Amino acid sequence: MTGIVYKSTGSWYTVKTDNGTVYECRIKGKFRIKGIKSTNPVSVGDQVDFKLETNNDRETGVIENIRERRNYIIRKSVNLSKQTHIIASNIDVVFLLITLNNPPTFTAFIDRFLVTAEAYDIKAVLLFNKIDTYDEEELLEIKYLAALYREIGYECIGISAKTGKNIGKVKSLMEEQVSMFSGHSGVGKSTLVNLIEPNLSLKTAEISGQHQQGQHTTTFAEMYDLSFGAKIIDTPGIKGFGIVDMEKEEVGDYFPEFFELKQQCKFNNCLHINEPKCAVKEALDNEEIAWSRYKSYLQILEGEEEHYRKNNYDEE
Ligand SMILES: Nc1nc2c(ncn2[C@@H]2O[C@H](COP(=O)(O)OP(=O)(O)OP(=O)(O)O)[C@@H](O)[C@H]2O)c(=O)[nH]1
Ligand SMILES: [Mg+2]
Ligand SMILES: [Zn+2]
Repeated sequence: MTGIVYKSTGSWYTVKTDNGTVYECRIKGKFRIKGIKSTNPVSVGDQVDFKLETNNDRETGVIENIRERRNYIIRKSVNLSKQTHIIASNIDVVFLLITLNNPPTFTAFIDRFLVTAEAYDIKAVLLFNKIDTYDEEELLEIKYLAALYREIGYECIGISAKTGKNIGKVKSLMEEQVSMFSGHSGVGKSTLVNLIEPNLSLKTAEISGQHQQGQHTTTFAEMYDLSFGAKIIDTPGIKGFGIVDMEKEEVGDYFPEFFELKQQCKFNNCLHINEPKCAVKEALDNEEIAWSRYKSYLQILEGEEEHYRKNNYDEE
C-alpha cells in the first residue's frame, strides 16, 4: 500500500492513503538517505510504501520504503551541528510568517529562510502577520520590507490572522497545493490555520516574556486536508534554518538579485567580497541591492551563526 505521512509522533507515523484511509505505521530497520544525517528518517509529506500487519487486534502498517523526495525543508540542530531534522518534504509553497516585534523577526532569519527555499527550488511567499497591531511607524517598516522583497521577486502579503485581512489572497495561493507555514514561535501559524479552517481548532498560545517570545505551542509538524482542496502543514516555531552542505560559490546563486548580476562580474567565480569589478558590489554602492541582504550573504558565507542566533534572542 502507499500513502502520505501526515504526522509523526515518536515511533509512530500517521499515513493516509489515496482513498482517505488512515493507518498508524511504524518503521522497521533503518532508512538512510544519502548525504543527510537526519534525526528523523521519515518526515511529514513523505510518500511511503507500507504493508499491513495486525498489532494487538489493530491493523497497523510497517513502512518499507520512502519514495524519492521532490524537496524538503530541514532545520539544523543547534547543538550537534551535523545533525539535521527534516521538517517537511514534498512541498509546493512555503509561507514564512513574519512579525516585527511580537516576536521579532530579523532580516537575517528571513534571508536564510529564502536561501533554503531557493536551494530546494520551493516557491516562497512572505506573510507579514499581525498587521492589526502595528502603529504608523511600524506599518512603514513593513512597507519598506515588503517593497525590498517584492523587488527581488518574492510575493509579499500583509495579513491579520485575527481580523482576516487578505486571507483570501493566501487561500488562493494554497489551492490544489501542499503548503507549509513556517516562522518563529508565536508569529501566528496555528492561528492562521484555524482562521482558514475553523473546525480544526488547533492549539494556540499568547506570546510572553520580556522578549515577547512564543511558547512553542505546536510541538510537531502535521499536515491537514482543507475543505477547498489544499493541504497545509503547520509546523513548530523555529529559531534558524541550517544552510546545509553549500559551497561558498553556490551561496550567491540563491540570492536572486545577486545571481542576476553575476555574469557582469569580472571573475566568473566572484564571491562578491573584494574582487575587482564586481557587479554586485557596484549595485550595493548604487543602493540597488539592500545592505541587509548583503550582510546576510556575508554571514552565511562566514558561517557566522553565533551573531545570527544572538539576534534572535534565542537560547535553546
Ligand atoms: N493581534 C493579532 N494576534 C495574533 C495574530 N495572529 C496570531 N495572533 C496571536 O499570536 C499568538 C501566537 O499565535 P500561535 O498561532 O499560537 O503562533 P504559532 O506561530 O503557531 O506558534 P508556535 O506553535 O509556538 O510555533 C496567539 O495569542 C494569537 O492569538 C494576528 O494577526 N493579530
Ligand atoms: Mg503553532
Ligand atoms: Zn561579484
